[in-house]
Amino acid sequence: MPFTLPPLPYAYNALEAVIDETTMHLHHEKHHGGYVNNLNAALKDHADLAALSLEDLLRGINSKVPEAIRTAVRNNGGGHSNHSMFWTIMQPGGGGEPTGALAQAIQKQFGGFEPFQQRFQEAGMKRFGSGWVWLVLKNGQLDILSTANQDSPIMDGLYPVMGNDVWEHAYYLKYQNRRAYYLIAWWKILNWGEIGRRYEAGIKG
Ligand code: MN3
Repeated sequence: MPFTLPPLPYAYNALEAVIDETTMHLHHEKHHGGYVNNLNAALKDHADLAALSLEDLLRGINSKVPEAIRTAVRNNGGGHSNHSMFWTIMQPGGGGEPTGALAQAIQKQFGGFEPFQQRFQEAGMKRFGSGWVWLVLKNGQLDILSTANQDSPIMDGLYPVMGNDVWEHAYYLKYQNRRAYYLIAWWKILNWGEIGRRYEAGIKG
């Protein structure tokens, strides 16, 4: 099996103040685990594609992946990539604000951390149904956007610096219909060290 479920980098109850332990178990083991299993199943008879990195597979979603398995790879490959990023950009005792090059880029592009947070929050609220809200690099500049379902910015040639999962499975047990409360609380567990590292890796290309 070419793709595997990465272990959580902290305990299932480590983010309890913002994301409850039951949600973390279901989200990581069942949802993310399901995407990995379904991706491997879709690639079962496609050794050439299974040998690609996940990023190359997503970049080539329209050019390399045959139509018969394109939807399965799009949904499950996107889901695997998005969640693999998601777990690493959170940490217990996180929060605060970015520093260094990322902080400077946010200042330049959005006029400060608070206006950036507001725009990210709005984009997360406006995503109708299931999807993700993203901070991406587009031609070397920061931008905020959202995607439907499990679509990844990588499919459009963009680099995901950070993203939040706005599927109901990410928050419904604790927040029910109140997506805004989840989006606000989420800032308290962000791992700005890792997000800053991703930004610098993305800028280098
Ligand atoms: Mn999810």
